[in-house]
Amino acid sequence: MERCQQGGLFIALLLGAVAGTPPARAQAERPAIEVIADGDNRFKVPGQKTPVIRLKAGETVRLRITARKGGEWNKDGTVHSFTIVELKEQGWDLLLKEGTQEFTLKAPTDPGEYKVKCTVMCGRGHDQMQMKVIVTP
Ligand SMILES: [Cu+2]
Repeated sequence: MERCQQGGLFIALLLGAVAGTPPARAQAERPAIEVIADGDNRFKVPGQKTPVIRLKAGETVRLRITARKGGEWNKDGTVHSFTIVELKEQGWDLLLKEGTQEFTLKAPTDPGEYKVKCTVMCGRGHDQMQMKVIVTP
C-alpha cells in the first residue's frame, strides 16, 4: 500500500514536470508565516486577535518567529519554544532564542486542530502560552 502510494506520487510529480508546473514552485510562493513569541509570554500573529495558523495537510511552510524574553528563560538562552507535542518527532519543537528566526517545516498530514505550546518556563503567563494550528485537507 505504502509503496503503491509512493509510486503514484512519483507519477504525479513526473506528470507535473512534463506539464510544466513543477510542484516545488507552488510551495516556494507561499510567504513565511509571521509569529511572535512575545515578552508578555503570549503567542501573537500580526493582524489576528486570537493567533491561529491555517495550513494544508502535508504542505511545506516557513515560519518566521520573533521571540522576546519574558520574566524567565533557560540557561542556554532559549526564551520560549513553539511546540506541538504530538509532532515533536516531525520537527515541531522549535527552541527560540531572542530575535527572529526562520524555520521550514512540513504540515502534518492528518487534518485537525493542533495545540502549540511553550515548553520553556518563561515566567508569568507561561501556563497559558498556547496557540492553534488548524490543518485542512
Ligand atoms: Cu513559556
